[in-house]
Amino acid sequence: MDLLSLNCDKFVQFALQEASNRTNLVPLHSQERFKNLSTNDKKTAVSTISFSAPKIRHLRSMNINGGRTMQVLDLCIFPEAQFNVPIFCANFFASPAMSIVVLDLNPLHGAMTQGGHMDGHYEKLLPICQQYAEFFPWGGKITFESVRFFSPVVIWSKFTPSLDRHEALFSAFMEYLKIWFEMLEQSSEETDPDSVHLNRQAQHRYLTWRAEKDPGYPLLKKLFGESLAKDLVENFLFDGVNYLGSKQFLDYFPEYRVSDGTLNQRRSVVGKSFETRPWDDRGNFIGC
Ligand code: BLA
Repeated sequence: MDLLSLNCDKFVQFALQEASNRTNLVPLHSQERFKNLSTNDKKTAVSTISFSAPKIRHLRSMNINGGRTMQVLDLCIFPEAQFNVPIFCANFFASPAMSIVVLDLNPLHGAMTQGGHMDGHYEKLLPICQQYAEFFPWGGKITFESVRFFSPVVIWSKFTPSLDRHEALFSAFMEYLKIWFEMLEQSSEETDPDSVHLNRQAQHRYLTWRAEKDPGYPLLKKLFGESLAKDLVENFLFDGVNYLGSKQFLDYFPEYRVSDGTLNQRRSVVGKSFETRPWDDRGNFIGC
């Protein structure tokens, strides 16, 4: 099955089942609020889920089903700031022109250099990631801006939509998700207020980046109109961007300031991009 036949429900149901087996999910207000979204073209169906749980600040997913025209699954799980646990990120986009896959445990504090992030869980994921390289080879040029949020086990791939990748994607998704839950379960609560603050700020920085520059944003505006797209981005997809911290985009990413003080609209300004996987097979960063 190709990714235009993406059965998003299967992914979402697995995530909900796995979460329910391990913890207590509580629906969030935003699930009700963004339940019945209608699109401008009246043809594309959208479904959303939004929960919290002990240790989990926000588990949310949005699925856009445009039949053979477009399929999107954007599922993220954000831990509570007391836990230095990565953000689970499954982001799939398929159109007749291309399929894009990002599956990762985005480390809170970055993994451009190996630092302390190659803990046992990432080590466990390394061979799994390598095993999937056959199905999901490195997707080619990717910006520095994205890579700095990725981990050494990121699956980033871009391929022709006709390839039969559905089952491989589902099994990678299950493996990554299970290991993410193991990480969460084994993490202990941080009590030092400075560390909690740093974790919260790292999430806020991530949310600030994605809320402003996510490659899906232009399409969301087309589907929902400017104001609903903004509402969705700020209060659903990247909920927390308006209250987890007070810094603004340019405080975190000053390189985006243009001479009149406004924000550069481009998605990448650093200029560096990575054509091949910038981590070696032991997870060391080699992209310098
Ligand atoms: C493209 N989405 C992409 C690409 C990446 C991601 C890496 C391709 C490279 C690029 O254009 O930058 C995803 N990038 C990520 C993620 C992170 C990151 C997850 O840095 C995390 C840190 N995508 C969605 C939604 C839509 C969507 C909701 O999540 C549409 C409604 C669409 N993604 C989408 C489209 C493209 C894309 C249309 C192609 C954009 C283009 O080629 O200009």
